[in-house]
Amino acid sequence: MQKHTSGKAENPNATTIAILQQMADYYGKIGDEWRTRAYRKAMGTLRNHPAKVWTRAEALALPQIGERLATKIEEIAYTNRLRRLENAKAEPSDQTLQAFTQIYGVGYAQASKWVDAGYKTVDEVLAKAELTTNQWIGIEHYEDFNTRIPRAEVERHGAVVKKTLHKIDPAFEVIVGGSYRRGSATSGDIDCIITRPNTGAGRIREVILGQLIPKLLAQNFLVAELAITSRDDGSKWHGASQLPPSTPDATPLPWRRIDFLLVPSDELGAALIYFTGNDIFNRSMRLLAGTKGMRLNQRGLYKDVIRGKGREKLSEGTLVEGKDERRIFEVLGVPWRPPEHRIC
Ligand code: DCP
Ligand code: MG
Ligand code: MN
Repeated sequence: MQKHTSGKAENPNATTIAILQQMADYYGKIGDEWRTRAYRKAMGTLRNHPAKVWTRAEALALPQIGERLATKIEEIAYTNRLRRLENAKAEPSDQTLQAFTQIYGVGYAQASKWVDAGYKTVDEVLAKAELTTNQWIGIEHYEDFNTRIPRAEVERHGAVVKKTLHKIDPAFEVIVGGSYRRGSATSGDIDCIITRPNTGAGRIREVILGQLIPKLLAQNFLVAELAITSRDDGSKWHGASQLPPSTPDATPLPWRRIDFLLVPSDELGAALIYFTGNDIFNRSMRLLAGTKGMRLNQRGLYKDVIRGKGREKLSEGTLVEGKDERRIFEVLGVPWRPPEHRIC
């Protein structure tokens, strides 16, 4: 999406960008989304800048770079390193923070509270902190949820969902999205996009929440219900699933994180784009839509969106396309990218 007129190696800010990237990865890992975003924006600016940025003042003069980042850019330019990054890698409290944010459902804020309370390990949190049910499950299955799922196992989980749902109503469709649809050899979780031709959100919700989930719980495939989010951006059910052991006395297989994304037929194309990702690809598609006076979200592509000075939306715009994934690329003027190539 971004035009790269020169190869990466020729970018005068390549070293700076590489180090900022590591810092962004670190903030991503500890769940600090605000800083992750700030780093990404600054990296985007540097990527498009034709000359090496040496000083804090030069950096500050560029868009999307604030004071703290400008100081870091100067440090990297002159020393080829960033002390903050080296500290982050070595600092025990940062490592603890990272360990805590890897608990399902625990974000930066909760993890920081536990660090401030003096807890050093996940076991210590389990023993001493007051936990919600989900946090308890997250810790109980810490290893499970942090272990990547082999592709073949993702397929087997998808097949159980499909088979059970088809017994209820064969017209339903289950598409495994996320990293699996992008062709990854392993996935962090199983993202099941569930839809039905010519069917709205209400009916789909009824069948999935009212029939499918109770059935899958009863057959011990679903082992935990973690959360349901339903805003105007659709319904998403979070839980955990487990395949039966190959023989009755074999070691139980791990619990896996599974998501059911309930998608009305009218929104399938936009939902496929959103839930296939990756997140950075999604962000660049949305940005691109914005530059063309359009808006893309997981429900559809809209045109004639009116924005104010701060780019805030003044009107929702009119729906151009929601159903057809390929058509959304076409309207945006982006050549079709198969899911395997949607990695930014
Ligand atoms: N997504 C997004 N922005 C986010 C989170 C998710 O656009 N902040 C979209 C893109 C993701 C998809 O939802 O591909 C599924 O989210 P996951 O967190 O399950 O991510 P992946 O499936 O891509 O990776 P993983 O293998 O770690 O599950
Ligand atoms: Mg996923
Ligand atoms: Mn997911």
